[in-house]
Amino acid sequence: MSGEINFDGIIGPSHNYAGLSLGNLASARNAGEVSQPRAAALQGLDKMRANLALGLAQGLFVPPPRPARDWLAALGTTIEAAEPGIAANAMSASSMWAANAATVSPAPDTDDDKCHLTVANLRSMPHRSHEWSATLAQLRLAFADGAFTVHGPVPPAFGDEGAANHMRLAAAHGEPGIELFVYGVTGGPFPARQHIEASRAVARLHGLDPARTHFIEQSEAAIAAGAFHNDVVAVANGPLLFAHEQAFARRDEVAALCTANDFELLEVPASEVSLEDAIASYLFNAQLVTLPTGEMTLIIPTEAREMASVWSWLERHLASNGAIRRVEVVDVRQSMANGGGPACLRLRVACDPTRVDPRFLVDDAKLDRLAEIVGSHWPVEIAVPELQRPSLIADIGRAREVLLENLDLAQLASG
Ligand code: SUG
Repeated sequence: MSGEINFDGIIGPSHNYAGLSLGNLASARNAGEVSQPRAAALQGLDKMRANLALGLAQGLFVPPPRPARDWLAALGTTIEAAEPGIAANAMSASSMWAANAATVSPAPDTDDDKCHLTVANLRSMPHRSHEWSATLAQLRLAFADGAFTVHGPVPPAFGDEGAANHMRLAAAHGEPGIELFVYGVTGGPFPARQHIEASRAVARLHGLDPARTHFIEQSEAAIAAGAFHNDVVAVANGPLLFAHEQAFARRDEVAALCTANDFELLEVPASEVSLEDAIASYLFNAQLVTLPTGEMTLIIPTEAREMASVWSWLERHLASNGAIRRVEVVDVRQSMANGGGPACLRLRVACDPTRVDPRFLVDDAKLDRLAEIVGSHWPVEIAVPELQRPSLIADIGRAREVLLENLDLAQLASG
C-alpha cells in the first residue's frame, strides 16, 4: 500500500440550488438561486488539477443518471408528471460530494488486510437517499481488485453518511491507525444524520479492531449551528486531528484518545474563531494532506481566506511553526453555495494506486479532455423552475453520455 488517493465527484450537469438539505445553512440560504453547472464542474476540475500539481494522486467518480428515473418510478411517477418538489429531489447533483459516497477503512486497519468500503445509505435526505445504488455500481468497478472489499449500504433504519463522519489517525497512511466514527444524537432543530448503529455496523463489516475503533459523539451545538456532517468542524490526516473546540460532545475524551495514541489534537478555540465563522467559512472542510515533501498542507476554500477571524488564526498558526505548514486556497464557490467545500468533494482511499481501475484515475491530459466536454455539454445556468423542462433533461442526459463514452465507462450508463 502506498499513499492516499483523493477521488473527487465530477460536478454533474444538473447542479442546481433547490434548497433540499434541512440543517445545511448554505443550501437553505441559496434556495432558488440560479446555478452555474458549467462553472461549477470547471471549478471542480481545477481543484483536481491543483492537487495533481501538489504531487497528490487524484481520482474521480462520475455523476449518476439524472433524473433518478428508477426512484421516480418507485414513487409511481415520472419526471414529467412529478410534483416540483419530488422532481427536484430526482434532479440533484449531490453525488458530487464524494465524502458522502462511502466509509473507507484502509487495509492496515482491517482483519483481512483488505481495504474495505461501505457505500453510504444517505437515508436522511430524500434527494440523497437514492444516490447509493449508482455509487455502489461505480465502487464495484473502481475497486474490483482483490485488494478491496466493497459492501452494500447498511439497512436504512440507521442513517449513514459515509466518510464525512469518519476520521482516521495513523503515523502514516500505510501504518495501522485508529478510526474515529462520529455520530449525532440530537442536533437541536436539525436532524442528526449519522447514527451510531450505522457506524458500529460499518466498523464490524470492515473487520476493525475494537481496541482501535472509537465512537465519538458530535456536539449538539455544532449540528444546531449548521455542521450537518462532522467534516464541517473537524478533519484528520496522518497523526493530526484538526478540530473546532466545540466539534465534539466530550472534547476531553477526544483529547485523551489523541494523547494516549501519540497523535496531535490541534484545536481552534471558540474565542478565536466562533463556531458560526468556522461553519460559514468551511475552515475545517479543508483537505488536510501530506505532500510528497512531507509538509502537512491545508487546502481551504476561498471563503475561509476571506473570513478575517479564520485567516488571522491560520496566519498565527503558520507563523508559530505549528503542525500545518502550508495553506492552499481553491475556488469551489458553486459547490460551497450548496454547503460542499473542498473536503466534501473528495473521498480519500489509502491504497496502492496500481490496484485501482485506471479509468477512475486522473492526470492532466484527462482533465483537459474533461474540461472540453464540460465546456461544450454542461448547461451554463439552471433556474429551479426549469428542472422539469424536457430540453434541459435531454441536454443533461446527453452530457453524461458523452462523459461516460470519453472515460470508457459506458457500462455505467443506467447507473
Ligand atoms: O448533503 N448539500 C449536501 C452537502 C454535502 C456536503 N458534504 C460533506 N460535508 N461531506 C448535503 O447537505 C444541497 C442540495 C440542494 O439543496 O439542492 C446538498 O445536498
